Amino acid sequence: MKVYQTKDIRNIALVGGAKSGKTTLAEAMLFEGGRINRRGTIDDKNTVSDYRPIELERENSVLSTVVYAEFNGKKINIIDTPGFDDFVGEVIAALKVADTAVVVINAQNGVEVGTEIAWRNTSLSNTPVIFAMNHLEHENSNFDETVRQMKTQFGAGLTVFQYPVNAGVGFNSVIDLLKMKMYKFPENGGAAEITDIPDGEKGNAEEMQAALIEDLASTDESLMEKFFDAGTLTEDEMREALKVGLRNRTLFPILCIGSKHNMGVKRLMEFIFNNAPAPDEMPPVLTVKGKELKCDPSQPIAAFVFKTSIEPHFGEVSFFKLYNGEITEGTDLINSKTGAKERLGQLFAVYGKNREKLEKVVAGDIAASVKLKETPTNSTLHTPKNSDDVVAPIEFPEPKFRMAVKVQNQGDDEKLGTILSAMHKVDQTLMVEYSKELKQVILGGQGELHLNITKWQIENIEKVPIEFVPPKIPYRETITKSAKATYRHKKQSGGAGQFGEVHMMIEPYKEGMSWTTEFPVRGSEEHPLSWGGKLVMNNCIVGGAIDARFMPAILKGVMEKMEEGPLTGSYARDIVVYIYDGKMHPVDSNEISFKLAGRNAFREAFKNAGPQILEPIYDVEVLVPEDRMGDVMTDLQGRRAIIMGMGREGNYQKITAKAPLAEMNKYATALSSLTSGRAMYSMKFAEYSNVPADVQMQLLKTYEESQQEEE
Ligand SMILES: Nc1nc2c(ncn2[C@@H]2O[C@H](COP(=O)(O)OP(=O)(O)OP(=O)(O)O)[C@@H](O)[C@H]2O)c(=O)[nH]1
Ligand SMILES: [Mg+2]
Repeated sequence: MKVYQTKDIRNIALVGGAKSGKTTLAEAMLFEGGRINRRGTIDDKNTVSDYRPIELERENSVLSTVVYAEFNGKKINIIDTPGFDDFVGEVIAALKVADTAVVVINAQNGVEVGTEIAWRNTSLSNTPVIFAMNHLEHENSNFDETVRQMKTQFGAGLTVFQYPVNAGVGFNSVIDLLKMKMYKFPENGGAAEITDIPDGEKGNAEEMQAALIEDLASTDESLMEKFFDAGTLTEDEMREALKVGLRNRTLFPILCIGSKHNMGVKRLMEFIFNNAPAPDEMPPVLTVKGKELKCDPSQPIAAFVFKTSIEPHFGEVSFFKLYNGEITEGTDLINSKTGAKERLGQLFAVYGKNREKLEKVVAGDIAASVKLKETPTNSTLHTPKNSDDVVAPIEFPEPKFRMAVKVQNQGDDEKLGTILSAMHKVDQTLMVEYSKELKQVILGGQGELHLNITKWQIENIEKVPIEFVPPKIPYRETITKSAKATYRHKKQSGGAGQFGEVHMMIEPYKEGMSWTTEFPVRGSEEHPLSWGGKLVMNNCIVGGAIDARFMPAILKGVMEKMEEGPLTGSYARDIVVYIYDGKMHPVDSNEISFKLAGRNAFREAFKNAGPQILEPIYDVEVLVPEDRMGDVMTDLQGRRAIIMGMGREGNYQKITAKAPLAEMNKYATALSSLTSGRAMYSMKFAEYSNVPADVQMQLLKTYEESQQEEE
């Protein structure tokens, strides 16, 4: 395949609401670019982009697909992303490497939740946007109303570059305000007949073009002056203003397409090549150390892996964008994460599950390599000369929805582990955690749909039947006051006996505290706990009441109870233990005796020290349309959340709150039904805090019952 230079490459992401027609548009672009000679459809389940079994089953995209097409000697890399919000990680990754986003809109539905989310993500990634109005041949399509909604939601920079002459059934013509021509498409799409604007449409077109020119002029002050002087702009001035406005995100053109019937797709591609930024016209990408990578082929190689896919026929595929340099087949590079050497044995241009070999990739291009040893998504591959050129990673959203997963057939555990780790490689928003503490495998995802789709794949593709159960909550136990206990372990059964007696006081641990003056502390050991918090062991033994060699055994006994707390078997934390007295037997005392005495003294003292269960609290952030604010607040309060703040953010109200994890199970689903899917939220672990008394009672009761069942 031909080698494409930076200026001849365009990288676009197709984003937008679910079912707006992105995959169908990608198919039409592949057709127009000569990559395929017949357009597949979603109904016939034969598009290039939706090819995975789960996508064919559901008839929507689940993972992003990278494809490319050639057009007038240039190359367009297209990343078709899924529209459902549960797959937003794919959109974020695509926007990291795309230089332009095409936001596809269904003109029947107007601005949808998915459109808003796509828009918001393009703002966060600072990606130029072209809007493509689709589904124009529907009876209920409404171009003007949709444009009005878009301008209200997304701002004044949105500008109509094309409008449909006859939207609705029989739609086949658009007026192009840049060319001032009418494009009339044949019934089955394809090459348009380009004619003068009919007389009846001229007045309207001129009025619309005047508005367009004014919008273009207002992207730049000097242009605005020229516009006031001359009353218009020259064609060159218009083009330049369009390019600059797109790149700076001050101008967002609206074009018309009919992706199902391949109308306007060629013109959209032409528009992209003429006006959208080439990779080196975008602001430089920053490395983690703040250095700028300017998409320069003469610089040392910096290739950023933004996507990993596992294909039945050729294994693991790593998709990368080349931010600097040129790569030829067989190049040895270094992985920024591990320092390991990777050989890019083969390079490919990919379209869905098909691929074509490449000899060389030039800065700015997107390509793939296969069978890399250990280069997961978010790695940068570089040369020994430029180890600092590490691209800042894609920030995937934290999981919002958790389920514990159980295999139905004993013995499938290991298999499930392998499957899940492969799925995580491909989808970085699918988190897998083997919780030793909860004795559960916890799956975290972006929503119920996300996890249900994961389940479908495990069961139908991998043939491992599984079950979802509610995830347990990682509670903690601690104490609120000091207490003492004495325990004597004594066993006399024939031969050698066992004897150990421990006198212990415990009190709550706080950072920077000073020890009690009740006993002189002769030695203090601080043990940070892997599950958070601390245990301090203070040795206050005087006169050799307990030999120093038994101290580690006492610690071991205490630690056993810290690992399986006396209240509910959860981890205990933040406790100071004073061993202030005890007794030994000249013959019968040994380590096991002191371990048992230590453990039981600790358990007794704990019960009298105002024991308290702690629960994980999360910082929750919800973006909600104003009219649903009240419902969302009421619901949050019902979940024992504490509202920390409220404020406007764009078209949303932002609520920040602290909420217990125990109450947030299935929140994604509840919020979606409260707001008809119009809200967004994220949550992150914040701290542990006391559970209320009634919740503690309930937890104790449940634990007791579960213990009895086990007995
Ligand atoms: N009538 C009509 N149908 C369309 C048009 N574009 C797409 N469709 C249909 O709309 C449905 C959804 O199209 P897709 O291309 O899968 O939409 P998508 O945006 O990729 O969907 P997700 O990947 O799920 O977000 C399919 O049945 C398409 O055939 C259009 O312009 N007109
Ligand atoms: Mg799709």
